[in-house]
Amino acid sequence: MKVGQARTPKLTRGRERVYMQGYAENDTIAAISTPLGEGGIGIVRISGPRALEIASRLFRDPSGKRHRTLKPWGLRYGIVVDPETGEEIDEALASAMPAPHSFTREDVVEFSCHGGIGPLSRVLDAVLKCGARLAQPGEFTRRAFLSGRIDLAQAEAVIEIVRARTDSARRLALANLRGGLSAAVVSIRDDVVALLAELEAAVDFPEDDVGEPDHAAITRQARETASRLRGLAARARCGRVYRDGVTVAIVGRPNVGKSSLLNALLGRSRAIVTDVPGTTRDAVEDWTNMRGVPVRLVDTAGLRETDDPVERLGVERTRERLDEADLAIVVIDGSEPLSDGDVAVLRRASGKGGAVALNKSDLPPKVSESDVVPHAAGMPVVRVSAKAGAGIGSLEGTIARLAVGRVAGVSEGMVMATARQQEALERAAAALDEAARGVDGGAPLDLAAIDIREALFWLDQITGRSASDEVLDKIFSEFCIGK
Ligand SMILES: Nc1nc2c(ncn2[C@@H]2O[C@H](COP(=O)(O)OP(=O)(O)OP(=O)(O)O)[C@@H](O)[C@H]2O)c(=O)[nH]1
Ligand SMILES: [Mg+2]
Repeated sequence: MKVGQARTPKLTRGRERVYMQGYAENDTIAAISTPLGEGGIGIVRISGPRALEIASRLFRDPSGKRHRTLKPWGLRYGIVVDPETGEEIDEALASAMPAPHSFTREDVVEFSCHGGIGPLSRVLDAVLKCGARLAQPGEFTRRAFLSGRIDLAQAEAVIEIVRARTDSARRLALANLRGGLSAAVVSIRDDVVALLAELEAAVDFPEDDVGEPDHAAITRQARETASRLRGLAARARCGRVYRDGVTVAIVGRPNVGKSSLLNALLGRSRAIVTDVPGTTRDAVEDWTNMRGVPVRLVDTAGLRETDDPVERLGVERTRERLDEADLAIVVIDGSEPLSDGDVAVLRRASGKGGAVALNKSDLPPKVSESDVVPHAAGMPVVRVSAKAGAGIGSLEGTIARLAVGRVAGVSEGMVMATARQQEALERAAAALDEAARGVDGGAPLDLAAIDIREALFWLDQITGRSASDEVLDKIFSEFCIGK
């Protein structure tokens, strides 16, 4: 390939933008794209019109003597040298992806070196010495967005995939990277555009022989579209549980087996367990995966009236952690008769919702489900033995179901949305409702058109057509450097 023949597309999308305050869009950028630590391989990525030229200057054949040409869409093995001293830095595989068939749609070269901060930082230095600039966080993905290769929802999906805590979260994020959320939004947007066209025709050509605008039909269409949007928002709320997870506080009287249950749910010995009541003083927490839902479990100090000042602080903290949690697991020792203390805990947790774990089922039972149900405010009761591991799977299933069901009544056709996307969906639906209300109430059609344009604006925030530079800055600043 001839060097310096980059066909770099203009980095604008929809309308003219400032690229990034203080940076030029035609800079060639570079960064270490793999985590900074020891690994088998580490990658230095270069993107921009000078990527191929810069890479060629640094890359020698395995003997270290001759310049090595890069092979488009292929790998070349060679050695990276310091451009000023000729010193050999590391052996590497170089891959060249000429524009526009690359992630950024620019010329891209990646050096796969040995994965350590030593070789990687020297290779990056060499690239910078040749005229590349250090990439800002998320700048490669930002270029992929600005060149039109992906839209904003897809760009956000990139970070969601990186951060996915469970396999379900990964699957939902991948669906968005493949355009899932964008396609749903674009299909609704088409209807909104059609509605706007109809309204504008009626406003602009009132005497036309198209006849009187059908107010009832316009109202109906606006309501139908708003309702489709709300359906999408509900499915997205559901998907958010898989992304953000839920916090579940494990509460109960001392010694009922809360820490044992935490350990059983985590599958490892995380918290101290003894037969002394009041063992746990400070909250102990950790993440686990319950049927694909990321769950942060918080083991707490046993709830009881006490004179011990240290334990009292622990109890105080338990109350705070219960208030902050999304759900509770109330643990009851089923081998002892139900006590006032148990009832007090059930009452405290009833506003929160969750499940009751009737623990120590390996011992002769002194409490039945029917003893608990009148105090449980609708919380399901699951018999478990934290010690023997019985009923743990069933408790996990119950918590996962509650976590997903709590936020939305649907689980079919889930999509994942960030808080920003969720808000945009809801605002678009509200604007359409407002338009419907206006037309229905006999308000002038041009007022309804303003509401419908607002709905369009919010939909375009999701795909990025109308996202401001500030919004882009905020989104991409959450990425790491090199992504
Ligand atoms: N037989 C039986 N014993 C259990 C079970 N779960 C816990 N225990 C025992 O109950 C005692 C208390 O267990 P913990 O897990 O420390 O109880 P806790 O609720 O965390 O206690 P505090 O931290 O003091 O509030 C220990 O001796 C455990 O071995 C169970 O399912 N069966
Ligand atoms: Mg404990």
